[in-house]
Amino acid sequence: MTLDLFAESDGAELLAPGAWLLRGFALVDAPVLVAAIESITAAAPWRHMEIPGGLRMSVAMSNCGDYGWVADRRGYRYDRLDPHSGQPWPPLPAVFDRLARAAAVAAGYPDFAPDACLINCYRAGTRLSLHQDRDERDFSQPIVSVSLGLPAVFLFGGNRRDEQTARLPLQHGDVVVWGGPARLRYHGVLPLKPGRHPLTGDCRINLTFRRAG
Ligand code: MD3
Ligand code: FE
Repeated sequence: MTLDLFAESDGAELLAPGAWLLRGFALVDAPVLVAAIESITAAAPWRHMEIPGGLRMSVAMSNCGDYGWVADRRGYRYDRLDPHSGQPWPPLPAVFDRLARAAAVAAGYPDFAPDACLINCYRAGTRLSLHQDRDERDFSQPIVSVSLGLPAVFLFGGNRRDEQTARLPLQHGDVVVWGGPARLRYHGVLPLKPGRHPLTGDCRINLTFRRAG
């Protein structure tokens, strides 16, 4: 099943109450975003985090901003320091902050103030299993996600794991804002298909902007 888009305003498509799809919203900024991601990951390299239970995630991750999302055998949390280097995460580039706030405004969340950006890298076969994002303090703040590079199919579920999921294809430059009643919905990403993109090569990069602290 593909998501039925049931409302539209100003180029924003309402996916579900609280969740807005802004097709191509990041297209113009994409080259600058990808260049910034290269310098962030030079300082805070991509890593496959270990999760409780001992498995390693197939998504490679890094972070920028005041807080970064980290996983290890003990659990999941936001931390001001990169556990690899013991140093603070690279700062949120101004272009990231501007884009995230503008997308939140366009989706009706004018007070969004991101302090964390999780950077995910998918290669052929990489997937993200169904989960909720609930390590943040304040669920009244939305999450803004930016898709770059290879396309992916996003899974959008309900407020319980066993509810049916819809499939949403996401392309380079697409931005989705998840807030209000959509904030705690289950979601995931299907295994990435192999391909090449002029800006990102053989990968898909996803930025998720959050208010963590
Ligand atoms: C729906 N990332 O990093 S972004 C994640 O494409 C994550 O890398 C996916 O899920 C990715 O946690 C999906 C879209 C997203 C992010 C947060 C959400 C969808 C969401 C929070 C609530 C509901
Ligand atoms: Fe998530």
